[in-house]
Amino acid sequence: MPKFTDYKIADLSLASQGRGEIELAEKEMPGLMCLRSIHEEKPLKGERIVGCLHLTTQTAVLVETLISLGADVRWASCNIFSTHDPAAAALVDKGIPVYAWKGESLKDYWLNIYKTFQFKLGPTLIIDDGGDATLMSHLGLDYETSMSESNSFDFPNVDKELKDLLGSIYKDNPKFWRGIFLTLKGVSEETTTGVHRLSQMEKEKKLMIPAYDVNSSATKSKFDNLYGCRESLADGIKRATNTMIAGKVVHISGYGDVGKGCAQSMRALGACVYISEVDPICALQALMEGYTVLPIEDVVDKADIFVTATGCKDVITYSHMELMKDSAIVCNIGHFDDEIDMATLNKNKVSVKTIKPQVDVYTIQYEDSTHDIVVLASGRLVNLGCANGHPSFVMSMSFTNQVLAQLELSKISLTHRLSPKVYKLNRLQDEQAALLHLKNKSAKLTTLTPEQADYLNVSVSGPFKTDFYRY
Ligand code: NAD
Ligand code: RBV
Repeated sequence: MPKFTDYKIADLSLASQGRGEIELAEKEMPGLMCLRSIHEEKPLKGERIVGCLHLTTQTAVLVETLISLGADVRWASCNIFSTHDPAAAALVDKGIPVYAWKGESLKDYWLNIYKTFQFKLGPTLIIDDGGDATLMSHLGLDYETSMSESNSFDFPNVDKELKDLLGSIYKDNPKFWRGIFLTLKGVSEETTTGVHRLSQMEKEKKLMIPAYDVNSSATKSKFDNLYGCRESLADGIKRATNTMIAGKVVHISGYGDVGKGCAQSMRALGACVYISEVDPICALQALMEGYTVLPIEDVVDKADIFVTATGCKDVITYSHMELMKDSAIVCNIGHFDDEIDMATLNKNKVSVKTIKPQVDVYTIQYEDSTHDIVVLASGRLVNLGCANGHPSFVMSMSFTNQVLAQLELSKISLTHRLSPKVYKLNRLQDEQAALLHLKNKSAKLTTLTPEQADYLNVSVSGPFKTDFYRY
């Protein structure tokens, strides 16, 4: 047999550690393990899946679940710092094509995503987190079309590394992306920011394939975004700085699902928590929980730790950093790194010292004196950059929804088309994902009597809520 060379990772010798960690994670991922056992008929046979989602131990369990359901997969990470190198090695050791390592350059980041599209027969499905694989394929197609018609292309605001790569792919094969869209049937998207991007594409009539919004399942966003961040934010800050949270003033921008989890976690550890919000409903929710709601400007000189959790941009500006206390810790847990103005910080700094990977101390000047700002993971998701992301159990809930979405998309064929819109899983699927995670827990459901079900106008076996219920 020829030697397996279809991969690029940090260190294959980490495979046995990675395998051990995957085996531990499997015990905490009942949803995924159950899907493996109930689908012995290989419903994903024939599917060729492009994966662009943090290559962590939990994702490795997802990858092996997709394979056990019959799919072929190729995988890259959706962030330059989030790969867990032992998990990547364990997958490669099993002959799975993985292109990901912790600390990739942006050039390699885009090249790795491109590699995942390279199935001999073309990909059929994408699993995306944040929308970069979707962006690359759609932009690639636009680029090819425009270049072939007018030999010019007006790029939107994207990384220079992506622009350069699309240029060189076009030189090698001017029909590469057209070929991809001949076989591509759909995408399922993991996170809030990725779903925003898909909805925007749908609105502008630029979406070429049907897309499943996995984030909207209650068993995803009401658990992963909330309880996942409740555990992994503190993990990231502590592994990076070992700082004591108790007694600190923590400012959190954004009180959506992620912000709520972050705030609970910081308060539980003894911090005094301030929240900023633009949405009056979320601001009122924060107030009802006893947090102080103020714009960042009002507390910028008081907080010890700043966390952005908005999915918005320019939330912490350089002018904010100028007014911060000496050695304030600044980090982001939202999907992209544009919540903190790293570009101006890098331009205006007096100096920067890297304490260890993903922990940088910037010295900046304000008026006549200098002070330090401790920046974690270069402004990228702190829980995945400075720690290993969410725990397995909550990722099992998210990834159960991913598998359910892939199973829906795999039903698409010439006879069963879906228009290129954003779809959601239904309430019953959501409740089933929850059920799989209640097994072996100290919980026993109450069963409605037929009369009670009739009275509530629901079925005894669910769904118990309408699609509009908010949880
Ligand atoms: P959300 O929409 O529920 O919450 C975001 C909140 O931020 C909203 O309430 C919004 O009103 C508020 N906001 C927007 N701009 C603001 C600003 N300039 N100042 C103050 N508040 C502002 O979204 P979410 O599900 O909480 O996700 C937030 C981000 O975190 C997204 O980028 C998402 O993709 C990402 N995410 C990360 C992880 C992780 O593991 N790191 C997990 C889940 C989601
Ligand atoms: N996330 N993945 C992990 N351990 O694999 N942790 C967090 C993990 C995902 C989470 O689902 C969120 O929506 C996304 O990362 C943001 O990029």
